[in-house]
Amino acid sequence: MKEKIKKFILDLGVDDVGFAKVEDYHSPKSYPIASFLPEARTIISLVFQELDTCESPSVTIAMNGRLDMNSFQRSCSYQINRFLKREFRAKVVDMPYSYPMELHKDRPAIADFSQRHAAVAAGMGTFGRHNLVIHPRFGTRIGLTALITNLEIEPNEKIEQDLCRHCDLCVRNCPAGALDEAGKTSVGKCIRNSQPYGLGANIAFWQEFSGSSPEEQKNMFMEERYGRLQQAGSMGMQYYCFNCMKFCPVGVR
Ligand code: B12
Ligand code: SF4
Ligand code: SF4
Repeated sequence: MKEKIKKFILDLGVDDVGFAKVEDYHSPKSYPIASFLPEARTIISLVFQELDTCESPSVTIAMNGRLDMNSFQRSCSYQINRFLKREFRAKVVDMPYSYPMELHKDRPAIADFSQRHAAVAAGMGTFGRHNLVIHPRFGTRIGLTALITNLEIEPNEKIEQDLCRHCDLCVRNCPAGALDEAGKTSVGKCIRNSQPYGLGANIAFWQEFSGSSPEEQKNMFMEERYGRLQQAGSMGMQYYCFNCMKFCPVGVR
């Protein structure tokens, strides 16, 4: 069964796939896997190569490459889910790449399910100095997603080798200083730099708007800031920094 599933997934164009027993997923801050699928037995972790578009000096173009990958990744998840149901009568749920994301008052910017811990459990890589997962072949330039199923599928071996070269290029090229403390990403510092038109910026705009005169308000609608906020609101999150991915030398050819 494992080989048949793996073949189907790789034939779709997914770059790599790994399997983990639900008991081997250890993400202390996440929710129990049973809260997504009570009869869950296996996590299927999917790896997609981030396009070299992420190197573009234009962050808009870099983001466009991310959106391309996301469209493909969503289509693959949907097809794999249907295949498992059709072939094995499996119960399957697809876990979000990033969004939609639950917004709990007591845990800001923390997802209910950790794609990174799932990938590590499924033998798809190890954590690097930048707190991202490094894949043995593709390095840091990967996007991760996962499906959870009630099927029992033989798990992959975990990678024991440290894939990080400890060159600190990620730390030195982080414009926000968000990686200065080893083992911790400063979420506030990263978010302000990598998502300058996210929820915080939206709130700030409307607070300023409500305290402004009608003339000032008219001018605020003409600002670039308003256009970018609208774009993020309608298209989904827009990232303005890819540095910790693009400067990591592992797997880059
Ligand atoms: C919210 C979020 C963010 C937030 C906050 C992240 C956070 N809380 O740390 C912000 C905006 C800061 C962010 C930034 C980025 N993100 Co982000 N993010 C997410 C998202 C949606 C949820 C993360 C989360 O809350 N997980 C739940 C918590 C419990 O688990 P965790 O974050 O995996 O674990 C943290 C701790 O538990 C701890 N930890 C626990 N065990 C261990 C063990 C070791 C050895 C280490 C070092 C750390 C560690 O470190 C982890 C990082 O803080 C995930 C997708 C997902 N659902 O997993 C993407 C995701 C993690 N992001 C990703 C990326 C690429 C980015 C950015 C490069 C932005 C961009 N341009 O895309 C930056 C990189 C920042 C960095 N170097 O850490 C990718 C990572 C791919 C990879 N190669 O690993 C993911 C997996 C999206 C995806 N589906 O591919 N992100
Ligand atoms: S995405 Fe940019 S700001 Fe955030 S940690 Fe990576 S390099 Fe730093
Ligand atoms: S840039 Fe260097 S230190 Fe940072 S994760 Fe990659 S190999 Fe490790």
